[in-house]
Amino acid sequence: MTRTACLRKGSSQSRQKKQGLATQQKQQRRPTKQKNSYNLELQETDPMYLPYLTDEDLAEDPPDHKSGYVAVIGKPNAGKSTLINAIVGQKLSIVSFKPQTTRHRIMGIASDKKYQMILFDTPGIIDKKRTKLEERMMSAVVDSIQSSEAIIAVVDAIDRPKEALAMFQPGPDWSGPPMAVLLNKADLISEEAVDELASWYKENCRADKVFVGSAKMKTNVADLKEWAVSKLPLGPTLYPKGTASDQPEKFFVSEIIREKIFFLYDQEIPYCSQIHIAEFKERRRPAKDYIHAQILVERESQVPIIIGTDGIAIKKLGQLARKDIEDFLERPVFLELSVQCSEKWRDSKDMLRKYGYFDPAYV
Ligand SMILES: Nc1nc2c(ncn2[C@@H]2O[C@H](COP(=O)(O)OP(=O)(O)OP(=O)(O)O)[C@@H](O)[C@H]2O)c(=O)[nH]1
Ligand SMILES: [Mg+2]
Repeated sequence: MTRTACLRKGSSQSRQKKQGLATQQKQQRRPTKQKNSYNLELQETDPMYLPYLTDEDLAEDPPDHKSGYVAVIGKPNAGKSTLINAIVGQKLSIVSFKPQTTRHRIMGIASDKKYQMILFDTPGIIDKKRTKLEERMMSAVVDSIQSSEAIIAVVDAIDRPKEALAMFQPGPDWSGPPMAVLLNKADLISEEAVDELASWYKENCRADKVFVGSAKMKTNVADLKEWAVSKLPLGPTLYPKGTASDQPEKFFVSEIIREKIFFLYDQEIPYCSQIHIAEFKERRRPAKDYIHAQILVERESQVPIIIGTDGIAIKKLGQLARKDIEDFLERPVFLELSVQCSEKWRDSKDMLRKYGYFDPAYV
């Protein structure tokens, strides 16, 4: 069975049948702790995202089955999204070499017969919040920590350790979930420097465990995953086992376009841009699905930058994004991009609400 990030779709008849099953099954399996029940509501109200339930999903969990939530936190650019993608085994979170790529809490699900671990990728922790958007981003970090059974703090081996630690070191009276530190990007420094840093972290960090590795090269990711699974409490399967995330397809489509903006444009453009999927129409084959994505920027002067001379820049953006969207959706799409200016959207609560920053399904 191939794993897709979004729940697979069926015919409307089979959807209805499965909706009944899904609801029944979810009610039976609903955790006593009512964490993230919004995800369940999302599935029930939007038949587009109803799951196919496999025999494995319907099978009883073994008596020692574990399930729960793990937050992945750290400074911007530390490698959190790369780590989540490595643990889940699929690209869910966009990655870029620029800081503050992740803006929402993004859910990745790693399952086995004996466990289901729901990981939260979070925006990088910053100390000065300059916009309402950054305030929302930091609330996503706090919410994730509060609803988790364990925390993985990712630090960049290149960063000065004292500064990296200052961002997330819990106080002496910390009674939150157990925490492991991943000293990431160990591939970029010498073995001696890695050993020295690892000893420093072991001595100075109030974490249960310090792992040294590379999310990009997937070294030591298995050990870290094993640690996180060991911290999960006994609990039932919460999502169909083949599911890698519960966020709707249009969320991933907008993130793919945003990733290409990070890749193609310089300076403030990636930070001032927001994607709004104005239309997402599924069409019967052989017609392609139609997606209209609006790119929102903060100033009129940024509109021609996005478009580029003779429309070259936006054409390139459309080509790169469409290719990845088609790979992700596993079907052909017609992608239309348009650009609009919305002054100071990052400081407008209404605009942030419109773009999902207050939606519990995205956070
Ligand atoms: N060399 C090396 N690069 C890495 C490693 N892990 C991540 N990177 C790179 O570091 C950059 C940032 O990675 P992300 O996963 O986007 O980092 P993040 O912590 O999610 O960043 P924000 O979302 O901005 O907070 C990307 O260019 C990654 O390819 C690693 O283990 N080794
Ligand atoms: Mg990220």
